[in-house]
Amino acid sequence: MKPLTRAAVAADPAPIRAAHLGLGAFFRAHQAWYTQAANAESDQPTGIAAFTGRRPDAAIPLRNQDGLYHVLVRDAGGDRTELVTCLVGAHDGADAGTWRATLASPDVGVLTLTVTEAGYRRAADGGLDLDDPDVAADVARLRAGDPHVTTAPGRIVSGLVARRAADAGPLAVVPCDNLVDNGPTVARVVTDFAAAVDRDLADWIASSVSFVSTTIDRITPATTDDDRAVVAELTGYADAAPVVTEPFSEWVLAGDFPAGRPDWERAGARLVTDVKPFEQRKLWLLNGAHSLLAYAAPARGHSTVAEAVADPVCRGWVEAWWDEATRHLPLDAADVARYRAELMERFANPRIRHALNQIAMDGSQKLPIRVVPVVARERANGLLPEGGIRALAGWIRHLREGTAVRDPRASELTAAVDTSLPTAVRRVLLALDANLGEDVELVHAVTETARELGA
Ligand code: CS2
Repeated sequence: MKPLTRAAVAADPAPIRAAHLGLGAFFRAHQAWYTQAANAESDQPTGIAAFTGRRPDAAIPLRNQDGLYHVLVRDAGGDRTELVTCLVGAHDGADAGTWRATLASPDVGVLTLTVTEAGYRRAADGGLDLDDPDVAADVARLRAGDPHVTTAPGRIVSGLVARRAADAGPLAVVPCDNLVDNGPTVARVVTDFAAAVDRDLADWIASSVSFVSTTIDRITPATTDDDRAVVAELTGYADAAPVVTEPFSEWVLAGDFPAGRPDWERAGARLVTDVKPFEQRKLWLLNGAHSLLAYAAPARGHSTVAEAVADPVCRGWVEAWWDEATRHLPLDAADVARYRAELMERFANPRIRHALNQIAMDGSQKLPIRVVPVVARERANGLLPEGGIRALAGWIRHLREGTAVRDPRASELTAAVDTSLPTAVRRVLLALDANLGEDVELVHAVTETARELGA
């Protein structure tokens, strides 16, 4: 087996023109993969310096192979590998010196982000949660000039402090997480943070930093040892950090890039004036169905998405949910029908082992944007939406099981469900949305479905 190095594959590092926070599998299968395609025909290729978010060790195997890795693209018919060479630096996010130097470089014009829904540390009103002790500690550090911050908003602002001090010019920040209005949402969090540190910094951000809205999509399960073995067999290289994904990918962006950007359109990215229709379609149909399956399908013994949709009962649950969500999508019926058919095929891809428990994490951050908006609209029309109700009921079952709850609100939520089922349902719905919790008919319906799922 050959070691994977730049010398072995004759790939010189491209100059660093982009930074990324959240060095995980999704970034490597998506934004880096698009950048790789853009570089293929460019005389100004972009190298990316990427920094870890929650898992500092993710940088180590990549650093050991000069940032190189393979994307293993799996579809029902077979596997193919693609080598990615545009990752030029793989750093621990705690390396404040390198982070600041990267953002202070005038060559760097883009900062992409994948820090998860929970990583932005938002309060219930959507702004930065200044009461979060980690956030408060980071604000105090930056006020004292100490760059060793730990939260994602803290790191972003710390990088911007350095950029402003270096007079390195404008920058585009490109959030690639499944949030509603992710550009303005992240602009608000970052501006709140900056204002807590220094009002002039917040003003500089308003005039120099553009926040781009995006809809991103590519199903990327966690890599297993089997996947590493497949890559070794297909390529002959000992790649310790391949990433597995499906053939499909989507990237829709709206906003300004005042310091330029890679030509991501070469790999199919679309620049539009408004991402909203794409965002709702993706968050409700794809992510909503994912959450429904993650919480309800274990009750039928399933542990992956493909297994679940091979079961006609679970497939029926998904179709019911899609019927409900589709009623509220301002999109052409034929387009939605096509999207649904394609999505069911993607879910059924037997070579993608997408674990339901991977999707189940952070429900308190996901359900309010994936499921609640549709349920609320259906209730306003006097309906009891079966699919949405099942997703909520499944979540309550998951919380009551209590063993694998990974969520920033885990302790509050697992305490809330430690009571009779109807009370648990009411409390959890109240925690999601006051109107839902006060809706007696809905509480009753969710309770019945939760009971049916064995909650
Ligand atoms: C999933 C997403 O884990 C989850 O919550 O729903 O990561 C999903 O696979 C991606 O958004 C697909 O683009």
